[in-house]
Parts: sequence; C-alpha cells; structure tokens
Amino acid sequence: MLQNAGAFLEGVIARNPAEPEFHQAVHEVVESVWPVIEKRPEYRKARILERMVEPERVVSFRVPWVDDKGEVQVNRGFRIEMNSAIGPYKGGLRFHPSVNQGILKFLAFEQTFKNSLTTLPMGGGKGGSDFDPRGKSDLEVMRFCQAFMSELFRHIGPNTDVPAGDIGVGGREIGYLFGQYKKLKNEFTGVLTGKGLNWGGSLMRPEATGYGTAYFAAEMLATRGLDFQGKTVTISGYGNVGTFFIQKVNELGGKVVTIGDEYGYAHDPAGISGEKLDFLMKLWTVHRRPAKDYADKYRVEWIPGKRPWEVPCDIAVPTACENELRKPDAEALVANGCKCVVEAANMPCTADAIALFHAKGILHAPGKAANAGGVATSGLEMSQNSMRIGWSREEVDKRLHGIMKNIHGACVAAAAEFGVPGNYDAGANIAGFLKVADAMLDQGVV
Ligand code: 2IT
Repeated sequence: MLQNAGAFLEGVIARNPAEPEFHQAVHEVVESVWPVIEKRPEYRKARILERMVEPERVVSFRVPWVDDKGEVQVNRGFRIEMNSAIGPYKGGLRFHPSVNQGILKFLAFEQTFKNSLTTLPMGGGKGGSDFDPRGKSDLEVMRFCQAFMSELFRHIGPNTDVPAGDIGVGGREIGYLFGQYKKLKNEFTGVLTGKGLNWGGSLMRPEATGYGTAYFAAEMLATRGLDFQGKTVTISGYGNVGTFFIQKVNELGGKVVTIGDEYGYAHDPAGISGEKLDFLMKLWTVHRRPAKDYADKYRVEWIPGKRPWEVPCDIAVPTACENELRKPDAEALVANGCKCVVEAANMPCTADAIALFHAKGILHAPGKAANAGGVATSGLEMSQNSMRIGWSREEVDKRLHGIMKNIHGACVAAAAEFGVPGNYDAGANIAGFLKVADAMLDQGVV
C-alpha cells in the first residue's frame, strides 16, 4: 500500500528515469490530490494513482521519409495513450526537435485532467515527433506527415484515439495527416480534429484556445473585481494561441504589448491591434517567419535571447512551451506589480514560480484549466462530426464560453471544498482527478 506522497513520487521517478517533465507534472497533481486520496480509501485500495501514472499504451515508431534532396531522413514518432476512462484518447500531436517520450508523457498526463475538466467525454493522449517543420518545404512536410500516418493509422480511430494539432502541427499538417489516414483506411471519419472547414472542421476551432484562455482569465479577474479594461498584458508566443488571445483581449479592452519566440521578444508599448495584428496573424501560420519580423516592420524594440517577463504588466500569459517562466521571471513579475498569471501553454511555469505566485497572492491559472478551450472545441468538432452537421460560429462560441465558465467554477468549488480557496492549481487538479478516478473505480481493475 502507499506510504506517503514522497515515497510515491520517488517510485514514479525510479520507474520513469530521464523523464523530468513527466516527474514535474505528476508531482504537481499528486501534491494536490493526496489529501483527497487520504480521505477516500477506495482510491488507495484500487491503486488509482499508480494506474494513472502508467500510460495504458505507448506507441513508438520509426518515421523514414525522403527530403527534397533525395536523402533519406529518419525521425521518431510516438503516441501516448494515457487514459481512456472517460472517453477515447484525445490530445494533440507535437512536431518539434525537443519531442521525446518523457515530454509526451507529461503532456498526455496533463491532457487527461484537462479533458476531464471540459465536461466532454474525452480521455487523455498525446503524440508527435522530433521532426522540425521549420525550414522544410511544403512537400517535405507532406511526405513526413504521410510517413508518420502510415504507422499511426493502425492505432487511432474516431472511437479509439483522436489526435489534433499542437506545437508545429496546424491546419496544413492536419490536412496531410487526414488525407493519408483516409487513403489507408478508406473511411471518411472524424479521426482528427482541427480539420479544414470544407472537410469536417468546426468553426471557431482555430480561435478556441486563445479565446478560451481570455474567457477563463476574465472569470478569474472578476473574482477580484477586475477586468481586462485598460490592462497591460504580456505574452510569449505569436502562433495560433497567442494571436487569437490578443484578438480577444483587444475586444475586452486590454492591451497586449509583447510577443516572442525562442530567439527573443518584441516590445510594442502601444499595443498590438488593427493592421499590426493582421500582420502578426499571418506571420507564423502563413509565412512561417520569426517573431523579429514584427519588430523590424513596426520599428519596435527587439530584445534578443530573453523572455518578456521582465516587462511591467498587469497580466502575464505564457503562450509558448513548458518551463518558459521560471522563478527569476516570477520574481520580476511580482516586483513589477503583476496581478494575474494565466497559462495558455502546457506547464509553462516551474513549480517554484507557481509557489511564489501563491505566496504573494497573485492569481495563477494552470494550463489544464485555462487553455482547455482548444481541446473542448475539438470535442465539439467530434460532436458535430458524429451528427454530420456543422454549428454556427455563434453556437460554438457560446458553448466554448459556457465550458470555460464551468471549468472556472469547478476549480473554485474544488479548491474551496478541499480547504485551499482561491488555489486554481489545486482546484483544477482535484476536479479533473475526481471524474477520472470515479470512472476508473466504476470500470473495475482494467
Ligand atoms: O494541449 C492541447 O490541449 C492541445 N494541443 C489540443 C488538443 C486537442 O485534441 O484539441
């Protein structure tokens, strides 16, 4: 039987060596749910946590493809099927050189709780490859996607596992992946989400993660009598999530003054809106150009090699990748009077950064709650595919907004019930955990 949380975590580390991000994600959840488990011996008896940290299935495969020079390239592909207690595995595919099994296990683990929070019937999964789409031609990306799907297709399906996009996987890649799946299976089904509008996609899916994060942030701010009106906001990316987040913040009366990438950040004190936002919206998703182009074009400051957390702001929103906001960044945000940190990316804040926000009474929303609008709208895409109809933009937006309000309410309620009022990290982990844990209990030891 379990001794204590520390011993449990040591076991996870010993069993999953060289997967620090996975350890970090498990640590965060275990810390929050341990008091719940201690109160409910049935979870301990059924070894729910031990089962949750063990993926139901890990698929790892070779992805050979031929580049434009006629040379053979070999990448590694993965799909982590983490938990199917409440629905088919669901989660994105990441194409990025940093991808490895540990990163995808952390993402699949997070996804399980995130998907649970959406209230929709989706289990947790994640996949991807160490392939880097940057600097590749469209044809190279197509050949890679076809090679990747030539193996993945046998493991997924609309009632089994439904991948989507993540970093490095957008509409272009989903198109190539879908085409190859359809060819191999001879079936037109909702096996992927984030599809094009003409072939089964949902209106609002591109906007959903950014808009959803803004809706969640607005709910959080309201608990302190605050809103976006006149607020200065910093973000760290400029892709799908960041650009639509900026659009919604502008609508709500706020001003986003930074964007960035791994090479640095642009600081535009006047705020990114109007024509500047139109330019930014296409910068990555169409032209695949670096963030510095924005600074060059609009003659604003470009700060190389740094993250934007040193810029004074009311609200900071990491929109890029894991561990992009560390303790020194958190200290700078605190010193500059930041009131609220909302994670649009997955696990972007380190544990010591989050601890500092809690200690200083700064609102902090974990990604598994705040950025759940993306996968929630993927869930709505699945519903529309099953019914073979398409909802209007207003219909999808209304549902997305309702889901984000619900998630916020669930986090607040769970945090209060378990004695940590206002702690969104604990609230999200507990609320997400309970639904999955109860489903696992109901379904027996499988
Ligand atoms: O991190 C995420 O929630 C996603 N990449 C979206 C996953 C999905 O299935 O839409």
